[in-house]
Amino acid sequence: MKGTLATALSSAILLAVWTGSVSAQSARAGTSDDGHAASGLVMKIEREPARATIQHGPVQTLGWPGMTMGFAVRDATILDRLQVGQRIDFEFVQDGKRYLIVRVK
Ligand SMILES: [Cu+2]
Repeated sequence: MKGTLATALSSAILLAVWTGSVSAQSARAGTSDDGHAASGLVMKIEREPARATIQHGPVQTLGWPGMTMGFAVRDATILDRLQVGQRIDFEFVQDGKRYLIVRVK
């Protein structure tokens, strides 16, 4: 009985610590909970399937170096606001094996 309570209590504390560090991380990066912020140069825009190739800088939250890669978009209308050669600040999330742009500033 006593052991169970102690276990439940320490789980609750662990959960609180974990939740706190996750939101602190998000606040630092200035993104929503599962998002990653990056800056980059639009290299190519494709419609079928909807995706943008971006030469992006380092992504701290993923430990990525800068690279050129394709991103899918959460909403195809995001592509309407992009042009090849444009510099953008954007936010993306992981979706299985893909990375989805969810916001462009
Ligand atoms: Cu990349």
